[in-house]
Amino acid sequence: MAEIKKIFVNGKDEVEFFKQLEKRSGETNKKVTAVVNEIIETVREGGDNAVKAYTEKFDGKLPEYYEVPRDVINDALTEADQDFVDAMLNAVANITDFHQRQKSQSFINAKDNGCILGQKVRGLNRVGLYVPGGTAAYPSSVLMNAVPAKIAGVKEIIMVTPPLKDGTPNKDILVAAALCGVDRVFMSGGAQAIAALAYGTEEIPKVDKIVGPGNIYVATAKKLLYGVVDIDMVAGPSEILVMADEKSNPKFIAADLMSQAEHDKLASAILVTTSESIADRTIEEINRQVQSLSRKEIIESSLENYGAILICNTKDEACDLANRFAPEHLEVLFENPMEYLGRLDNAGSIFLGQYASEPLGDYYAGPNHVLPTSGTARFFSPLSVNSFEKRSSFTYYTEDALREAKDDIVLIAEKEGLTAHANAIKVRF
Ligand code: HSO
Ligand code: ZN
Repeated sequence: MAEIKKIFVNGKDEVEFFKQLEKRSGETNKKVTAVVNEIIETVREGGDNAVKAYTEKFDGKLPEYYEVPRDVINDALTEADQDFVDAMLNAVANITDFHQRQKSQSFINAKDNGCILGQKVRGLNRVGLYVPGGTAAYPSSVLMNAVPAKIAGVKEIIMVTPPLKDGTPNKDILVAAALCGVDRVFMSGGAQAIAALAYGTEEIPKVDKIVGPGNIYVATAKKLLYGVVDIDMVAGPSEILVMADEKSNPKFIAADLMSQAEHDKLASAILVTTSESIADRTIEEINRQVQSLSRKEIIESSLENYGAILICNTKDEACDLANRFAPEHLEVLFENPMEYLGRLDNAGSIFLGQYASEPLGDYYAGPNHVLPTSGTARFFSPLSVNSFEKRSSFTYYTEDALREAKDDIVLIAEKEGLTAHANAIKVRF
């Protein structure tokens, strides 16, 4: 039985529940930070030898290759199940179509007085993509990271990923890498792989930005190295908040809540509904459907600890709750869902209507599935083409225009006590 709690929204009980949830975010701890700091320093000094030594220490043995040869990547694609490849290609097409629209434009403003001002946008030169090992090695995440990077114009994508238990690469990950133009793949995981990407080793090239999810060691390494390199975000456990009214289908609600709950015991799945009868029927559906799901144990645990059904009085109240929680995924299963879009300010990705089930977004529709978690959708945005772009501004001035601006600039510079600044303008006249 999945014990999911029912909470009647009253300004107190739901606040208590949200507080409880905050505790689950996988914050870094001192012990992990100390270990990761040492790994970073050792890799910085020892390069590939240090990376390999850590791999041996943590994984028990060295993988089949350090860098996966190009023909092994190509063979993974040619030998893959054609239906899987076709499905992935359809996903790539949708993701590409969506993300192409995000590309920023450079601009140039040539003014009447002869001055030229502008902003130039380019892709980052080289990006590192971390793909975790184990059951969280998702080919779909390779697409969600690599496709926008390519569209932004990133010149080189370096993937790092730990080997399978037998020391070989995960073939499905190689298929995804081949399909979206990942340039090189190294079989190395953990904090040591992050350090290698940040500083560069003899073999692993130094990158400008590291993206991709990982365990607490990987997340801590990314946090510690932020500044040496850019990072995407430090993702917490997954969340879904479903808003439903008396007309919504409890079968769909239950299925969608569990689709996120299965990710992780720390995942959080919440239903906010105006109908107590829908709440009760959803609980019945959860208990029926969970029996046949392979990750039953994870689902039951996350629903019990971090799941809830909140019963509120009005749809307006439901929208307020969603905005307060700022979920990673927000499903609006109300009748006429589009009417609520304008009301919803804080959510990573919003799914509208009975047929926009959350896994549609995880794999296929086009929007990115790398999303802000733990309430950070209040100020963070989904991974996008912009995440892989950088901007430079540029300024060209004429003598006449500078003469006209001269007194203002000198005045401000002198106010700041920066006479060399003022001088740089004055000497020109
Ligand atoms: N829902 C996850 C992404 C994912 N789901 C990958 C399945 N595969 C991100 O929140
Ligand atoms: Zn998912």
